[in-house]
Amino acid sequence: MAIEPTPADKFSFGLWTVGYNGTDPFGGPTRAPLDVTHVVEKLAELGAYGLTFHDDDLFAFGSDDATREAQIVKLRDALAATGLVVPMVTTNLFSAPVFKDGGFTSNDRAVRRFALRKVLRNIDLAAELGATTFVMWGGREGAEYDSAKDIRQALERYREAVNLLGDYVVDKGYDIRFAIEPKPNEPRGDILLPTAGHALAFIETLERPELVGINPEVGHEQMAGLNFAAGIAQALYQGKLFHIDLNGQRGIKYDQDLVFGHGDLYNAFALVDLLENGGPQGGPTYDGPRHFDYKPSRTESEDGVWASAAANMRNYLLLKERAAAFRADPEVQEALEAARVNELAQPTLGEGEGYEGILADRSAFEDFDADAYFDGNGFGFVRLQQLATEHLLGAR
Ligand code: GLT
Ligand code: MN
Ligand code: MN
Repeated sequence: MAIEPTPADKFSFGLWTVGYNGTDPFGGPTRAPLDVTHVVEKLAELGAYGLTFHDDDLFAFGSDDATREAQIVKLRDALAATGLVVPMVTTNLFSAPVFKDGGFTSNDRAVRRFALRKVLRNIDLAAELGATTFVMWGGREGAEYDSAKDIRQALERYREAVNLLGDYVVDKGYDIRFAIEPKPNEPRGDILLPTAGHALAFIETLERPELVGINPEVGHEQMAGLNFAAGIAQALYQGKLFHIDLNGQRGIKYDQDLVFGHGDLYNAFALVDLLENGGPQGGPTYDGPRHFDYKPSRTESEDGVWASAAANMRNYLLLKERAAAFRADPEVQEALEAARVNELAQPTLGEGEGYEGILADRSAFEDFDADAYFDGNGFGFVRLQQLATEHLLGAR
């Protein structure tokens, strides 16, 4: 099928994704490092629109100012030459040994202060490059042992950090919002703010909740056994989907970071349908970057890296096409109607009705025969799911 990604699709990739050299806990690299200019050129050629990065992806941890500047200039030149943009920047608070007990929430106060300075410096760079989202993935913010971490104090330190970063962007006049990325575990035994729900609740405790949203990752929620598309629907409902990490995961196991669509394909279909069509009854859709946070498998050559990058975008576009066909199918519309999916949009109470009104309504209770009402009366959800399956499999 002639499906070609273009910058209008807003596909973006982390420099650490295509740049992953194949290292895992059991073996060293299987691919050579990639130069940032080459990465930008290849992504532009494939039809992507954006590149994202951690400070340490672009210039190694501890680089002197000249090295750091030279890498930034290289990136700027490549962006100017290709038209690629940097919509999001993030800070690495997990690779350097100093962060072994976390950054914002390390038990060691000197490490926490160092982490804050590293992030503040990187926010300046994000603003310089025009990024409007700053992601915070706290992979090392957690513990292996319950007695080793006072979770309430750790949350307090996390709050202190995010409040400070909010003060900073507001005072500097930066057009930047923050997106917290949840993950249940790995590399820590248990990570703070393990799911989208935990993060959403935490955000409400902040001084500037409006500046902070979430960056959920497909695989991370699925590692916790959760329905990713359903979590995204809640994030949209609460106006908190500031960014998204698309990839694939097969069940509750280590973080696989597979190509988008190479994991739970049903949920990927539901997700694209939600992002593109706003779900069954419209509602807010997402217009930010479709950001891929995947790892090309360590079995692949560099050609395999670019083939897998292209596969992410192609799978998204194929699912978008499938979701549109599903929505346009008159039989699907009829099945949705029969399943009363749209009836859920109707308020349970009448206009201006309160508890007095519903208490006075005998048809709601006294005269409501619950047994007779549901006698043999099915919703037909399975028929709807079968229609989705047939569209997904290209049978309709
Ligand atoms: C790391 C992690 C990802 C995060 C990145 C942002 S880094 O690779 O596994 O899920 O999105 O810090
Ligand atoms: Mn991941
Ligand atoms: Mn991620």
